[in-house]
Amino acid sequence: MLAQLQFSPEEKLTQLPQPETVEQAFQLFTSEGYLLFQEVFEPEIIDTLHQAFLALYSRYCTSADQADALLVGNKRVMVTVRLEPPFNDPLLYAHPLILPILKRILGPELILSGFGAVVSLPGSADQQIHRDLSHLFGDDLLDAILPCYALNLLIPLLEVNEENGMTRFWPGSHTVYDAPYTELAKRMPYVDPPLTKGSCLIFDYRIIHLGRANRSAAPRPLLYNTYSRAWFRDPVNYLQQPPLVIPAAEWERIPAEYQPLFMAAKNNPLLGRGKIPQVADNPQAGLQRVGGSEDANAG
Ligand SMILES: O=C(O)CCC(=O)C(=O)O
Repeated sequence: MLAQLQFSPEEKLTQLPQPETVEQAFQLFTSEGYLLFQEVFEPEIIDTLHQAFLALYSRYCTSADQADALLVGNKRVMVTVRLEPPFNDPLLYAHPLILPILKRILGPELILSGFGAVVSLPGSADQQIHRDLSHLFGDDLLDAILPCYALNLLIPLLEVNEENGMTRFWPGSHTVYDAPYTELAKRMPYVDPPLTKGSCLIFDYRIIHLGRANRSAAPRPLLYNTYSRAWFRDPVNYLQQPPLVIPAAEWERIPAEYQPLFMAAKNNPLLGRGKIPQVADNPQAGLQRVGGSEDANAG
């Protein structure tokens, strides 16, 4: 059974989740490590974003070989999406139905620490099993009881199905560290949640997962927002590109109430403007997210 939540008609009308819904979402997410939200965005909004993405990021939709994007598998890239129209929209980074749930999971001082897209190209293979980042302290017992420190919100820009490849998750694996990924994956059941246009999904940075092969003729872009506790900085996924790019003129479009979400980008002159140290200057450059050893920090 999928871990999923459907907001009530009243919640959708008021765009405000009831406290018990927030609590239910928190409990489900905490035990399963992922949670699907049905019918959050109007399909027309998703269509507009999809068209804009195909136009503005066309080169990433035709080749995965890009100097400024992270290769996260065969014919699959992770691209930073500039926070500018039509993507500079609070509905995308601070959705009123989702934000209270994110705050319950990550605390009220959470930040948006990354904003981008994962594109799987036609013909891409299954990704390697991986965690986006694993043990914070390298201690099985300690790490297994820690609460979520970062998560991704996936917003598919089209329906995601068997043909273009769902993301596969191993529920509960975010707190299990006693075996290599492939061994864990063999002994735990997995889910392949199909995503309708307008739905979205959150998953814990630590859950083991993989993006499945794209057997369709079209690229399959998923927008992703990374939310984290305010102190967290991702040491492995942004060696190639900055996690967030906010053009100078776009800051004032961010409503005052959401500015704290961007605190890390605002306070760090190297973030938010598309400048980060080159891979060779980065002390973490040896860590591999994809293609490293099975038990490396990330897959
Ligand atoms: O492409 C996908 O379905 C998911 C990609 C992903 O989760 C990742 O690269 O970490």
